Amino acid sequence: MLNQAAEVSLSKFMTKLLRHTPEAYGLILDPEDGSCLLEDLLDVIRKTPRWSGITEADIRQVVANCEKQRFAIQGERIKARYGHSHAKLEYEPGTPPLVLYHGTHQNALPAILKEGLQPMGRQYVHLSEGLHFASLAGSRRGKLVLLTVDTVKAAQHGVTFYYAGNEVWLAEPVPPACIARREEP
Ligand code: HQG
Repeated sequence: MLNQAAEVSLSKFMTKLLRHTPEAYGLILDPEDGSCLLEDLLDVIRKTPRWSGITEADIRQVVANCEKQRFAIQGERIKARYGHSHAKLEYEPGTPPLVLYHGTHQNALPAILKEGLQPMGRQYVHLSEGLHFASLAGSRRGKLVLLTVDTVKAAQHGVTFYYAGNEVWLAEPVPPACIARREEP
């Protein structure tokens, strides 16, 4: 059983492998859903001295304990559900709730209101049905600002939305006309 610090550290390594630079570690992900065999991930992780003693149970612990449900295990395969930078995965387009949230920080606000939400270093803009996920995302870089996205208006502007599960929606760039600062209740 991993302690909490080791769990966080392994989770970061897993996100690197499953979202960002799999090829740097010789890991090949399915081009459609970004998944790989749990066994292959384990082999790659075990090649690093720090994690040579890692077990499948440790990986399952990281997956199960992640508040944001970053990873999904389906049968023998594992994938990161969202957050990819390395390849544009195919998600099923869907119709989201009328309003979705995006958490950002004060410094990014002027640019977002001017040019809209951009995926920046990732393949998609990340939005959520609830405020919790958006708050966690936005508070990583400074003073939290919560934005609302009018998804009907966005669809009219040609934005496609994709459901990544667990309240997370991915989108193509969202124009400023569909974005508002969330008024405090
Ligand atoms: C901002 C993490 C300037 C955007 C998080 C964000 C999330 C702009 C930053 C998930 C902009 C990109 C995704 C524009 C957007 N000008 N800044 N036009 N458009 N931005 O990390 O959405 O812990 O790539 O607001 O918690 O913050 O890794 O995206 O501040 O759930 O599982 O540019 O990743 O989850 O930052 O985060 P990111 P994000 P994990």
